[in-house]
Amino acid sequence: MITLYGFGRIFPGGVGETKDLRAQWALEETGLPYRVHALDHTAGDLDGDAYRRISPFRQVPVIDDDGFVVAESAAVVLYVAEKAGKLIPNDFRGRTRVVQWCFAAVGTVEPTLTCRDLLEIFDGDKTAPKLHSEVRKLAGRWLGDLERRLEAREWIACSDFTAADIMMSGVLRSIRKTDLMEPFPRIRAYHERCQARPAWQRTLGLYAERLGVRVADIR
Ligand SMILES: N[C@@H](CCC(=O)N[C@@H](CS)C(=O)NCC(=O)O)C(=O)O
Repeated sequence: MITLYGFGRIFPGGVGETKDLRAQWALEETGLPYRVHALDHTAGDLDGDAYRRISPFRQVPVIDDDGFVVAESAAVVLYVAEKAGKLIPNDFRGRTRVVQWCFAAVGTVEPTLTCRDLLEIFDGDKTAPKLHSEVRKLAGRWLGDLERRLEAREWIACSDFTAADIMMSGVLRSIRKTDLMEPFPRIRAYHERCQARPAWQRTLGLYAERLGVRVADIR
């Protein structure tokens, strides 16, 4: 059985924003049996010897499938998809397309959005205005290209919902409360389509229960 290492407790600003959501969403989509090992970040659970052995960067998420350990949210989501034979096409080219868009999510879009988050947190009073505007411009570039990709498409990689949609909408989640998506109606509709999935709704509910918060507070 798969064990998902996710958060049970984390500093308040992080609640609802963590990447174990992506892993649990994939598990909920596929219906594979799993259990959650809840870690207390505030108590230093991620820095203990046991967790160091399974998580290369002492981060969440990690899964342990009967001794086979996978870290990195994109790799976890792809592993779950491959294991279940769901969320990914059977053919080699279709699978490569899904991998391509998982990489696009974590390798192209996410670094810029993370940079934006860091600037908001650590330079809220904009002592580096040029950096803020360049990062915003770059985010707008990736989002503009995603908007183009979503022209006449329901899902990002294939005609069906795949692992790549979990990753892309997981990455877009970090800007859901900002104005960055505003100029992009297809991205907004896409993100809403992803979030309307029953498996995502279950994931949010389970996560909220685990962290002792209301779903309404982490939507
Ligand atoms: N590239 C990793 C990043 C994972 C990550 O950023 N995890 C955060 C939670 S969202 C974490 O564990 N933070 C705790 C820490 O770094 O101490 C992935 O996609 O899985």
